[in-house]
Order: sequence, then C-alpha cells, then structure tokens
Amino acid sequence: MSMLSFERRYRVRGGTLVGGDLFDFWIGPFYVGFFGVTTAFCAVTGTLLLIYGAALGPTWNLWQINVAPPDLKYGLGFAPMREGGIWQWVTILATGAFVSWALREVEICRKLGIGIHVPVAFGAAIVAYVTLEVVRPVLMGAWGHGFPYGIYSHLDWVSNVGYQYLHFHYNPAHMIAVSLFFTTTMALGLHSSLILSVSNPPRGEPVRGAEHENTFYRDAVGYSIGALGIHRLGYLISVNAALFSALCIVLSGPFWTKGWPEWWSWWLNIPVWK
Ligand code: 07D
Repeated sequence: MSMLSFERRYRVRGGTLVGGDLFDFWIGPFYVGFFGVTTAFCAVTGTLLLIYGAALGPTWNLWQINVAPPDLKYGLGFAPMREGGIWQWVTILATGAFVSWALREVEICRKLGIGIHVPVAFGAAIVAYVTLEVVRPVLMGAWGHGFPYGIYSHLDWVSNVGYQYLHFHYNPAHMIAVSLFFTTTMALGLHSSLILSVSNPPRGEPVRGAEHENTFYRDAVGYSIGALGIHRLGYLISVNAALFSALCIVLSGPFWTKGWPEWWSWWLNIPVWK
C-alpha cells in the first residue's frame, strides 16, 4: 500500500494514553498500540468463547446458534459457564474490545493532531450496547435481562421485550431514536448523492466544487447547509440516534413498567380536551 508523505512524518512515537513506548509501532498499515493489543486479546478470547458456547450445542446452524444470559435466579452473581457464564465472560470481553478500540482511535487522533470526533461517535454505540447488557440488567437486578448472543435469538428478545411493554412504538424515546435513524439515512443519501454528482463528471468535464453543491440545494429548497454544516448535522443526528436508543431501553423496566401506550394518557387527560 502506498504511503502519503505526511503519513511517514506522523508515524512517530508519542501521543499514547498509557504504556509510553510499549506497543507504540505499526504492523503494515495498522497502528498497534497498547489498546490494539487489548482489543485483539478481548476480541479473540470472546470469539473463541462464543465458538465454545456454540459447540455445547444443540446446533451449528448459524441462524440458530444461541449463547444465552444466565437464568434470572442467578441475579447479579456469576453463573456456571454452561448456564450463562459464557454469556457473562463474552459480555465483559466484548465491552473490553469495544472500549479498547475506541481508545486506540483516540491515540491515533492524538498522533495526527485531529479531534476525537470518531471515537466519541463510536462511544455512542458503545453506550447503547453497555446500556442493553450491563446498565439495564443491573438496574433490574439480574443479568438474565440482557439480550442473548445469536441471530434469531436476539431478534426474539427484541420482539418479546417489545411486547412486554404492549406496543414499543409508543415509547417516546424509541420514537425519537427511530426518527433520528431514518433522518440520518436521508441526510447521508442527500449528501452522498450530491458529492457524487459534483465529483464524478462525464469524461473531459471539470470536477465541480462547493459552489455547485450549495447552488443545487439553494435552487432546489432555498437553503444549503454547507460543506461543514452537513457533517455537523450528520454527527448530531447519528450520535443522538444511538443515545436515544439507549434511553428508550433503559426507561423500559427500570423506570416504566406498564404498557407504553398508557404513558400517553397524560396527553389524553389534558383538561383542554374535556
Ligand atoms: C446497540 C450497536 C452497538 C455496536 C457496537 C459495536 C461488533 C464487531 C465485527 C463484523 C444502537 C458492535 C461491533 C459486534 C463486529 C465484525 C468484524 C447500536 C447498538 C458497540 N424498532 N426496539 C431499537 C426500530 C420495534 C425494541 C433500536 C424500528 C417494535 C426493543 C432502534 C422499528 C418492537 C429495542 C430501533 C422498530 C421494538 C429496540 C436499535 C420499526 C418489537 C431495543 C438500534 C420500523 C415488537 C433497541 C439500545 C440501536 C434499543 C431497539 C428501531 C420496531 C422493540 C431505535 C426502525 C415495535 C426491545 N429499535 N422495536 O440501539 O433501543 O442502535 O437498543 O418498526 O433494545 Mg425497536
């Protein structure tokens, strides 16, 4: 892989968060770092544990493999490996891998002298995962409230938990999260198509720039948010999609135990309707 001249210059030691020069080197194009090593350790060990869990049976059908959390009777204690202990260790190792990956990104940002926007955004996804697997189970008093590791099984979990609250679409934070996810895809579609339209001209035509981009949206809708603005907007809506997801699930159980449609009775009870 070719290397840009500035890449050579930035590939110097320093900027690490812990460990000083330890692991402060590259393997091919990949920065290693202390957190690269912890990511690899957690990811490999967790994956091997998942394979062990699958090997315990009853199926090798990829869709049906399921590594489930412990029974509710184990509360917040450690369970035997075959009765949810694997799930507990995989959760610890997955969290370790995700957090390590984010910190490795921070070290790369520090070396480059750029902002830490990427690891912060990834942090929102980590918050959603940790809310599902750690925060909510702890607030509800049992690891058994976490979602299982399996393709069909985690979908069943989402469906079951959704119907425990009668109709999850009525969860106001879920409404906001869903709207933000949809808006994120719309914004990315609008932005990516615009960039392709100016940077992929027919053969022989010049590549266009920001003026053409802005003019298109001014002509189409009367306003252009601008080159920096669209990325700020994208960041805001995508990060908030993950954060409102975390909110919607941590509310369900620890803070609201009835059906979500019932939550809206405050709206129906506004005196003005009477
Ligand atoms: C959690 C992912 C974090 C990822 C990390 C990194 C690896 C590495 C490596 C491949 C947050 C992972 C990296 C593993 C892999 C290699 C090499 C991101 C996370 C850290 N819902 N619902 C959501 C919709 C209904 C219900 C969220 C839509 C029903 C429950 C989102 C609809 C009922 C829960 C969402 C719909 C119901 C959710 C998920 C439509 C069921 C949750 C996104 C159109 C009857 C979950 C925090 C997310 C949640 C959640 C969307 C319908 C129930 C907003 C569009 C009505 C119980 N739903 N839902 O969380 O909030 O992203 O989780 O009908 O728990 Mg819902």
